[in-house]
Amino acid sequence: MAVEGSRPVENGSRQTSGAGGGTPLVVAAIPCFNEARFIGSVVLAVKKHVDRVLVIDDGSTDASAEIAASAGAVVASHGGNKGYGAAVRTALAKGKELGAGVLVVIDADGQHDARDIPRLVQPVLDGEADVVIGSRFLAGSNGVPLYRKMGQQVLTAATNVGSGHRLTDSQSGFRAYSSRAMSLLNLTEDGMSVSSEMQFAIANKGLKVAEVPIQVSYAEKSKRNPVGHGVNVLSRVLVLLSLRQPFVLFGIPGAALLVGGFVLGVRVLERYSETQLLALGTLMGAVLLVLIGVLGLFAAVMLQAMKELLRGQWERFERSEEAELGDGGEVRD
Ligand SMILES: Nc1nc2c(ncn2[C@@H]2O[C@H](COP(=O)(O)OP(=O)(O)OP(=O)(O)O)[C@@H](O)[C@H]2O)c(=O)[nH]1
Ligand SMILES: [Mg+2]
Repeated sequence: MAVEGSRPVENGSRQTSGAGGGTPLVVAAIPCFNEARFIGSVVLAVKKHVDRVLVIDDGSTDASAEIAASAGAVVASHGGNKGYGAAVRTALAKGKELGAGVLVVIDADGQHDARDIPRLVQPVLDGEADVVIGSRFLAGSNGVPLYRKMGQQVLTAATNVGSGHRLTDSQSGFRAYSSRAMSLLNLTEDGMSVSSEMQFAIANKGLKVAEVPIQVSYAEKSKRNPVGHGVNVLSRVLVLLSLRQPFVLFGIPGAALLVGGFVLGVRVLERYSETQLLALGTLMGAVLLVLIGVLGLFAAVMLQAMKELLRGQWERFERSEEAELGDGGEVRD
């Protein structure tokens, strides 16, 4: 079922003339999975800063959806657990459908401070940014536990290198989007890796990005295993990179190993001609480097060919995903 039209239903306390008026409609979307403890207070806090609050309930088995609705949110239900990335896609599609001028995505577990919303929204309203990222690391340490900070920095470094776009916090779930970003961002990652995928998409689509410092609270114990989460996102970043830039991931290292192998091989031959002794260990190393190098180059060429071949199909898939998301899930007030 679709969200009921784009009439300016206002469940927030921000004063605006709505979608049809001069002031852009500001909509907040909250991806939510089993957050009954926090979702009510998060909706109430967010409501003060936006015109409309959507909660994307992703098959929660607790009372999240009911609490969100009674706190005044419109609840879009996926009807099952499709993942955080799927919820972000729904949020972007619903924001577009509602005619939002700005869409804010904020976590449901109270880790973000709703009072930061106006600072995230402002660069979009000013036309300075299409995507504003609330960064936990822009203004020095702000209470993020060290082990998390280290993990997040690794993911950010990998995403920065992979996407070619530098951010200080690639994994932040607190973001604001312009209507242009809502239209242009076609994402496919279903899990938490969607934040990294977005950085690749931002670079590809030429969207303007701004980062603003945010406060976060880590009073609660982590719900997910940080190592598993990190490995999962990192492996998805590698997959994204291998599909988008096969020559960077496989071609360049492959060529370097091949050259290294040849250099070693030439050394072995030189020594043999001088001493008539075969350096067997070095020779095996050279052969191994050449083999791995050839495999890397082969993988790069194959992936590049696949990329070219699939480009048309990929674009069709993105368009159909967009249409499917436009249908959305069940929605209730
Ligand atoms: N829609 C949807 N939302 C999810 C899913 N998993 C997590 N979320 C929401 O996404 C936000 C971030 O998820 P968290 O599990 O808090 O991730 P995190 O903040 O990196 O990890 P913690 O430090 O453990 O809180 C929260 O609002 C969650 O409710 C999911 O499968 N689907
Ligand atoms: Mg959290």
